[in-house]
Amino acid sequence: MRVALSSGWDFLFPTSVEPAGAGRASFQQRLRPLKKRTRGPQGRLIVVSNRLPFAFSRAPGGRWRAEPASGGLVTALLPVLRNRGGTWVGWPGSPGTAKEFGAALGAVSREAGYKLVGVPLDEAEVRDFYLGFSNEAIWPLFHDLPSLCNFDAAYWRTYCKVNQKYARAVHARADARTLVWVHDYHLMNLAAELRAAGSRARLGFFLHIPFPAPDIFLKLPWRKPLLQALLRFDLLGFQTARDRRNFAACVQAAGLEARGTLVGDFPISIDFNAFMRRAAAPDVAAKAQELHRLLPNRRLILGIDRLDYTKGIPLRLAAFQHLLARHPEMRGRVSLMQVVVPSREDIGQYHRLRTEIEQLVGKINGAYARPGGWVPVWYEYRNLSRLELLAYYRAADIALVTPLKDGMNLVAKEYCACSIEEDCVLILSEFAGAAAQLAPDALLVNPYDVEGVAAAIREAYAMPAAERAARMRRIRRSIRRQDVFWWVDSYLRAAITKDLRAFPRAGADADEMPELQLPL
Ligand code: GDG
Repeated sequence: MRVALSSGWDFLFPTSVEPAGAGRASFQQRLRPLKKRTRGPQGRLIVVSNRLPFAFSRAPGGRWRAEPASGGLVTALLPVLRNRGGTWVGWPGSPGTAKEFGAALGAVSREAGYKLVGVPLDEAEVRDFYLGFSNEAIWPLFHDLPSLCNFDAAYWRTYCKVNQKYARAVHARADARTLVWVHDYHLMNLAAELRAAGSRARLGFFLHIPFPAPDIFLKLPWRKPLLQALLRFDLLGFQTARDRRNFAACVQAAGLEARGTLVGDFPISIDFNAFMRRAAAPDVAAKAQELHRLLPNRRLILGIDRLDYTKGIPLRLAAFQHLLARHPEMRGRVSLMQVVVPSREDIGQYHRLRTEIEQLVGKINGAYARPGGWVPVWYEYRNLSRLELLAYYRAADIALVTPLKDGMNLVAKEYCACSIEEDCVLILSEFAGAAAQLAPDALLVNPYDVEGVAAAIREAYAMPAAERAARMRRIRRSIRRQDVFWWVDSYLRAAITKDLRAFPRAGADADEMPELQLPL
């Protein structure tokens, strides 16, 4: 177990942390490995997210069924939650009352080794808070797509009300020694609500999606109360330095003062070793070989995305079409395996996007497929099982990860972790958070540049084996070093430490006190 909150900290701490609203040059601090172990308070940890890490639904006969969420975040937080007698607060995933969920939550908590607390939401709240404000206003705005935003005032009112509801559930369980770690854009008002209720807990927030530049953010009708609410957290974590700087610029542009809030960038990652191990298993290898048998004598290019307009799927298809049209010699030599995972189907834009994607796939296949022969796009609209997902990663010679904007993009990291032969190429959008880390060795593209993406596919196709191996080896080393356990360690250390020596200046000795007094 790599997370040892109760015994102090001795892991790398390489993010940068600075007071919110600070000028970049004056406050930027690269954090170095700690030489001394610093002791954190022995308080409890409460994790809060929109959903609990189990989805509850009614089984036939009326009993509750709980599906555990898989994923690196849950895996990495588990040891910490179990060590600390921790609690996870969130929506159980189905409409229902607290009383209805009570027994099911208790049973799952005993099994999980930490406490699950449900925040029940009724159908109108799910509609206006989750589908409405979170996913029709904040999601497009924060991904630089303001024209897709629906700034309905009723949505905002419900967002405030529901954040208050989460705050009540947290406040009842948090004392001054508790660290409350809030996740994502659904709960940006939580610290303000907790402080209004008199909470003295330590409050941290991590934003999984990008934070936009002022030109975009200031379009939000509720920009000021939202920033003010964010500034009530003790620590604000972003995926990249760009997001952190955008936030600081918005605070300044809104004429607000940031007192007492630290901001830092903490690039999220994956459980690298688990992916690598699992990808090497015989059942995954067999499934990957089966894909090559079904699509023989060609290089496989993979796109896997949730159905979302931020993922850039239509432009990716346009780039593939351009490649086939302009470079006839590529026909028959490559196939694009495009998997689209169903998501947010209740929102009209997502519905229309699916139709657009399927029309484009039909157009490309209609133009180039031949009976009994090569099909350019192998398209699937479904959820892959874990085994299938790993097999697709392993089978693909090239990954095409081209979001228009993405907080991080874990698919890119998972693909590289599964490339155990180290002979694959990652083509990555420069607008994915992952680009900041993987830039030198992934082929970076502008997803709006259709010809540029087509050229990158040709470059990946023609790349000599030695270069492919050297690039992939470096990418994998970097992801292995900064995995999801490193991410949890980094964030929690920043949230907990009271010791200014934990924040040395760039180039300074780790024991030296920094020049600036951070408002801890
Ligand atoms: C948000 C931010 C940020 C995908 N298809 C299947 C499947 N997946 C899993 C992948 C991966 C996850 O879903 C997708 O993660 P991403 O990071 O790519 O994207 P978002 O869901 O948009 O996540 C993002 C992330 O939060 C973390 O901070 O990186 O920027 O938008 O783990 O493996 N899993 C299975 N079947 C599939 O078909 N089982």
